[in-house]
Amino acid sequence: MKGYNVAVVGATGAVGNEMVATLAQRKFPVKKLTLLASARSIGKTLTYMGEEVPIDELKEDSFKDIDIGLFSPGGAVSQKFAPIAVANGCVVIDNTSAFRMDPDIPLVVPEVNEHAIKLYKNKGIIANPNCSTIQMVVVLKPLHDAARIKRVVVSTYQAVSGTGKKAIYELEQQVLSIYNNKPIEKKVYPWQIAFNCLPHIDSFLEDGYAKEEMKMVDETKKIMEDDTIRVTATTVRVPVFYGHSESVNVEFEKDLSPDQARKMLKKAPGVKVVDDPAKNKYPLAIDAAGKDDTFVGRIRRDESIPHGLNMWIVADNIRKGAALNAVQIAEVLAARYL
Ligand code: NAP
Ligand code: 3JN
Repeated sequence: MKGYNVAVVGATGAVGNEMVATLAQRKFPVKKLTLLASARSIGKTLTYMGEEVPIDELKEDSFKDIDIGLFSPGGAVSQKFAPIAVANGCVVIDNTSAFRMDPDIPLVVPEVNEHAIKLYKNKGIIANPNCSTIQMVVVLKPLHDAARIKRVVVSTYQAVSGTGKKAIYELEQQVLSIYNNKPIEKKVYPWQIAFNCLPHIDSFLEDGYAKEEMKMVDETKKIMEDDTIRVTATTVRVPVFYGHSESVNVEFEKDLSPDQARKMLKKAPGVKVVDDPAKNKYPLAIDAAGKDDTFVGRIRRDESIPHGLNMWIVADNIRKGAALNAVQIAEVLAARYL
C-alpha cells in the first residue's frame, strides 16, 4: 500500500498526542511522521510505533514533503499555517473552528457525511467538527433519516480534557489541594472546577450564548445538510477527565418509538446502544474513555410533545470527538482520493 508523509501539528497537546496514538493503533500507512509544535517543545519527543520521534518547531517551511497535515494547534495558528501547508501540496485536516463554517470547506463526520470529503479539492482543507457536535450527529443522523428531526434541545456535561492538557492538570491539582486542605489554584477556568459544574465553555457572545453552544447549533445543520433543524444548546464543564456526556431531547416530524430508535441505532456505524435501566446499564464517561464508539442509552419518549424522544449520548471527546474522527477522514482521503 502507498505510504504518506504525515505531519501532526500541535503534537504535544491533548488532541495531538491522541492523533499520534491513533495513527499507530489504526496502522495508518505513514511513510514518515513529522511532529510539530511551538518553540517551547523543542527537545521533546513522542513515541510512535516504538520509536522516539523528535518534536520540531512549526515554521513556514515545515510542509515541504508533507502529504497530510493533522492540525490541532489552536485556531489562530491553523488560520496562518493551514494555507501555507496547502500551498506546499499538503491536504489539511483541521481540528480547530477556524474553517468549519467556510461554505467551501467540508465539515466531516465520516459516519454522517463521508461524501463531503471530496470537497477538500476546493481549498485543500477538511474541517473536523467540535467534539460535542460529533458525538451528537453520529446518533442523530440515522434517526433524522427515518423520522425527520424538527428540533433538538441539548445540554452537555463536558470533560476538562476538552480544554487541553493544562486543564487536565488543573483538575488534578485542585482535587489534591482540596483533599490536603490547601488553597486551590485557578489558571484555566474562572472558577473552581473540582467538585463543581461551570455553565461556561469558550467565550460568551453578546446574546448570552457561549461560543461552544453556537458551534453545536451551526455545525449540526452543516454536517446534517439541513438548515431546517432547529437546535438549542447549553454547554457545561464538569469535573470529569475524559468523556463528554449529553442529554439530548429530539422532536421529530413523524412518530419514532424508543424501540424503533434502539433498533436503528444498533445498526448505525460507530454507535453502541447501552440501554437497560433495569440493570443500571446506560452510557458512562468512564466507560467511553479510550473507546472509539459513541454510546447512547436512556432512550425514552418525551411525553410532553407528539413525536419526541430523550436520550443520553456519551463519547471520548479526545478520540471520536477529535483525533479518531480526523484519522478516519485521513483514511478515506488515502483510500479514495490521494
Ligand atoms: P493543548 O493540549 O493545549 O495543546 C495545544 C497544542 O498546540 C500543543 O501541541 C502546542 O504546542 C501547540 N501550539 C500552541 N501554540 C502553537 C504555535 N504558536 N505553534 C505551534 N504549535 C502551537 O490543546 P488541545 O486540547 O490539544 O487543543 C488544541 C486545539 O485543538 C484547540 O485549540 C482546538 O482548536 C482544537 N480542539 C478541537 C477539539 C474538537 O472538538 N475537535 C477538541 C479539543 C481541541 P506546545 O506544547 O509546544 O505549546
Ligand atoms: O471544550 C471542549 O470540550 C471542546 C473544546 C474545543 C475547542 C477548544 C479551544 C478552541 C475548540 C473547538 O474545537 O471548537 C477551539 C476552537 O478551535 O475554536
